[in-house]
Amino acid sequence: MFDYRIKDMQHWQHSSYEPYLPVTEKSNPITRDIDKASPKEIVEMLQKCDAEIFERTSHGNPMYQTLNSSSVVQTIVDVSKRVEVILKDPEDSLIVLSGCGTSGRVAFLLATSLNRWLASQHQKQIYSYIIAGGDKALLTSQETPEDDPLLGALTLGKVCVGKKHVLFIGISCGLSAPFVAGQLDFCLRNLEIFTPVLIGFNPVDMARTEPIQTCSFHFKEVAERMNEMQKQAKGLRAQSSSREAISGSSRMKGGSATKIILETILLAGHEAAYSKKAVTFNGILYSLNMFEKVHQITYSQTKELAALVQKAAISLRKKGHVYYLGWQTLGIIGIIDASECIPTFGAGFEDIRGFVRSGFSEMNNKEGDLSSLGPHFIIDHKDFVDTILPNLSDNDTVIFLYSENDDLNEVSVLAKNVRQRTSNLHAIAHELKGLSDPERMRSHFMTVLTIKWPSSLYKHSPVLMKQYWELSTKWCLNVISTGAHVLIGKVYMNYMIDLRVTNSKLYRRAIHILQRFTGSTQAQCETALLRAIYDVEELSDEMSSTDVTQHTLVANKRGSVVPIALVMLQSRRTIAEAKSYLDAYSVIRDAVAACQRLL
Ligand code: F1P
Repeated sequence: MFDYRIKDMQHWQHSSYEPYLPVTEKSNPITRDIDKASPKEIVEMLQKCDAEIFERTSHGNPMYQTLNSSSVVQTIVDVSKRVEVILKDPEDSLIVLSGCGTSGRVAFLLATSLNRWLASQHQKQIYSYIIAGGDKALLTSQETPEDDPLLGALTLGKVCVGKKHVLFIGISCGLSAPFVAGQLDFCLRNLEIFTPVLIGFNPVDMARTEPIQTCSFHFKEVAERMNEMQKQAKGLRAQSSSREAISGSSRMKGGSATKIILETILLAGHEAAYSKKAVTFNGILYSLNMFEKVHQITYSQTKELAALVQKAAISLRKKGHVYYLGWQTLGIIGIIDASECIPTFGAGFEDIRGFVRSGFSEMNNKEGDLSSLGPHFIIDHKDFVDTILPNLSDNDTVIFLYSENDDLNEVSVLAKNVRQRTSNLHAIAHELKGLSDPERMRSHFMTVLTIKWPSSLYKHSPVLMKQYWELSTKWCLNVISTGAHVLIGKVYMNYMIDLRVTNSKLYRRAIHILQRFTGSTQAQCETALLRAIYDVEELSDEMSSTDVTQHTLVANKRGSVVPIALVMLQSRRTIAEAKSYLDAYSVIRDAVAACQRLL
């Protein structure tokens, strides 16, 4: 009853296509040659991949259900009704959204936005978010705590102290994060308080089965228990599936689909509780269709998006930077997109950075101002003006993110300041009614990607409008940062070859990528990876016998371990030689080709 799966392209349904991989780890045929594509082709490929979120046909495979399928829509209806019940009787109740990495960031965005809205309506704030690794993980990648189920359960327990009814929505795109598995297990053992919901993008039979340290269960076992419970209608599980444009990069489709599903659920619950608009099947279907329109409107500007991809790539190639300067939550979307480039592409922290007006006051995160933690946590426009602006040059690309609801005088003043340092200044601007003096705004920027929104889309709801603009900005920035890294050679075919190997999922993904490209055995690939991690030609017994957690802790401090292992495996060269090839070629594919030629 509560089972849904978004299906992907026809190809992956063939059992022969990467049969050993869960859907979220499979490579997407649309982007197979993305590393050889032009900026415009890259945008078109990403547009198609994102359009798959809304595909309607399951290509005759009953295993996979599309976002618009009746069982998926019915699941959303059921969860929305739970939200309505909690909103109508908020005493001793809580809605907790939880996840790791991007999933936790989406949870944070929604929980804080909706709490703000509830406060503005003088209602009790009933949302809470959990992200593995705490608030630090909102801005930086903290993937080690993702492996800790006990920490997940403990954190959930603390958040819910004294509550009598908790709707827990755990998000793990790959049905893989032990942190979330621990929380679901905790809910399942306390069903008198918790109603657990799981959002993920694999069928349950593809959920992760790797044993979890210190636990008697793995993710699949917990997901199956959720299935069982579902039959008794005691809990809810949402599930769908989707292959990413860059294999495994669930920050993209996974993150967007999570945002769409959660917003649909939560906003339907709000409308029912406060506007007496009952949650209905057709109402949910209508909301999902509106998100599809958001996709169409955003991607109708292929040429402009491609130009921004090109600009960002030129900056990165010249060792310049890309800066997103955003207002309100659009600024937060920018910070999130920038921070995800480090673990995904092996990017440097300075390469792409985001800033938001009013910094942590705008973030409104639980742990408050984190700026004392170091440069990764410097996020206010003021900090940009003080620390970055003085050294800004034409090699840097600056992109403003704002809407007509922001203080446009303030936008103009900052734009003028930036213009004194670089003309390479662009904007992504959301307009509803239209600006009173569009030419004046336009004159500040080299290019403005104006996204015009028809008022029919909002049903007069400012909350909905904000969510659409956020999603649209997410799509634009995902395209820009992914496209730029593809163009500078940080992606091999459609694999994130230079990923950081910071938890067990990423460790397994790294080994798979090495197998995929070298044809070597799993054992050979693991040995090469470990040699790169420990930076040695010969592994000691201690290194070989220690556990994956220890490997990932060491890998966290090293750069480019997968490319190094790849070159070593391909060319049978030493670590030192592999490193010098990689230093000589910025494009990983070229480095591998060059050392193969010497064989
Ligand atoms: C969580 C996550 C991703 C991140 C990376 C590591 O994945 O942190 O957000 O991009 O892949 O894992 P999931 O639990 O949502 O599948």
